[in-house]
Amino acid sequence: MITSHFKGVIALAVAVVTTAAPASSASVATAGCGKTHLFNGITQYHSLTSSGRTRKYSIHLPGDYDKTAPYPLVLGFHGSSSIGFFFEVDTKMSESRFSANKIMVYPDGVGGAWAGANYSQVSINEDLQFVSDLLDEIRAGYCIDDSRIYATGISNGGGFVNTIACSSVGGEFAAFAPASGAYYTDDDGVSGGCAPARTPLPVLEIHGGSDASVHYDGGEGEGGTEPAIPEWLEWWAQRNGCTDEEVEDSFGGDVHHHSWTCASTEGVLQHWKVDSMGHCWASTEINFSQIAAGQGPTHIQASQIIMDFFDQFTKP
Ligand SMILES: *[C@@H]1O[C@H](CO)[C@@H](O)[C@H](O)[C@H]1NC(C)=O
Ligand SMILES: CC(=O)N[C@H]1CO[C@H](CO)[C@@H](O)[C@@H]1O
Repeated sequence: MITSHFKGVIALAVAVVTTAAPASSASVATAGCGKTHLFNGITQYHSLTSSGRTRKYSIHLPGDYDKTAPYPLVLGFHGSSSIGFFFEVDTKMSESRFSANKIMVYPDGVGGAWAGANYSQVSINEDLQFVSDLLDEIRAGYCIDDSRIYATGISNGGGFVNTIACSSVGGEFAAFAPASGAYYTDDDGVSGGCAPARTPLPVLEIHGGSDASVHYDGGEGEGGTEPAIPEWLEWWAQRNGCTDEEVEDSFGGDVHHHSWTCASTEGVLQHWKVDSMGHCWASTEINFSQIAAGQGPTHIQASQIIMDFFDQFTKP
């Protein structure tokens, strides 16, 4: 039963890959190309000064990092009361099975949080400026393909990924993938809290139907009012000029994959809903966020789905 549903998901994933725009256009190398780094494959901790504040982040280069090859860059934003280290461990995204050909960066929020929630310690402008300063530092220090910069995150961090997508800084990115996101800054209609730098802007969201922290149907959350996920997706469909939505159910009807065709490209907007899943990082392996949400592994592997999604999109 599960096997046949699983095959359906694989077939769908292959279909999406072959019909979406290929990410094969020429890469855009940054100034950091040619600089040597030690301890590749081991996460390293750094800080920079942004808006007069010391901000921390970690970076993970592929074990076989080639200083002359421009790499895609993925920023990963942790949830509230957390730090980048826990997001890295929970998602396992630094493991080569997920990010063999990518540079991973995990920034830390101020006071364990990102801007946008009513408990955040810094303004939205300050955190957006930090993202911009962080990108400048990474481009200058490492060999990045400037047309392939991506952002993912969970919960408060997923909400901040959407805040980036809705701002001018979002124009620096090729695609966004928030998970279990608390979209406090985007709960007021198509243009109420969101002004994307360009359209279409590729977005993939993953959310548990049984999320007890950031409810699928929206409402009052821990840090403010949250939109219902279907409503928020509809706003993105309109922003992205999407014309067609396809839904594929799998795993006995527990998993629902929505994929929209936007500006003639399939899969520009995507959504995975897992009915039985709570507030955690979707993974077929047990992990901390699942234990915290009082559940075990689920049917889908968010880290793989997100990397496959990123691989389809290049910044025009
Ligand atoms: C934050 O917003 C939530 C939801 O509206 C509310 O229950 C809570 O009291 C607010 N907290 C603060 C510190 O304003
Ligand atoms: C609680 C738990 O099972 N955590 C696991 C999360 O994933 C890492 C990496 O695979 C494991 O080392 C942890 O044991």
